Amino acid sequence: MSCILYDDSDCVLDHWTLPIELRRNERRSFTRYGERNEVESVSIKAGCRLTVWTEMNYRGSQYVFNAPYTQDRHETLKRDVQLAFLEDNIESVECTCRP
Ligand SMILES: [Ca+2]
Ligand SMILES: [Ca+2]
Repeated sequence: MSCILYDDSDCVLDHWTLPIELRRNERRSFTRYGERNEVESVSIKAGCRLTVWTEMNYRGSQYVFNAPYTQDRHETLKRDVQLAFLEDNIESVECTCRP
């Protein structure tokens, strides 16, 4: 999988039984109550980009995570002052990767 979302810090799960996994060029707007506003950490494969929105249907505030070419990127949202507004606030996501 190219982008993986977790409902707790440090890329582990809290209530979810599985992380939300996106293939390259896959986008998803969360419709289920238990998916919306629950993401707390993310993993992005090397060379991929994860775009997140704070509202369903790719609306609201947007943030773009770029992983470098050479290594995967892991982020816990609350640990970065610039990302903290995203914690338990993401409702739609898109994963793209360089060819
Ligand atoms: Ca959560
Ligand atoms: Ca939200």
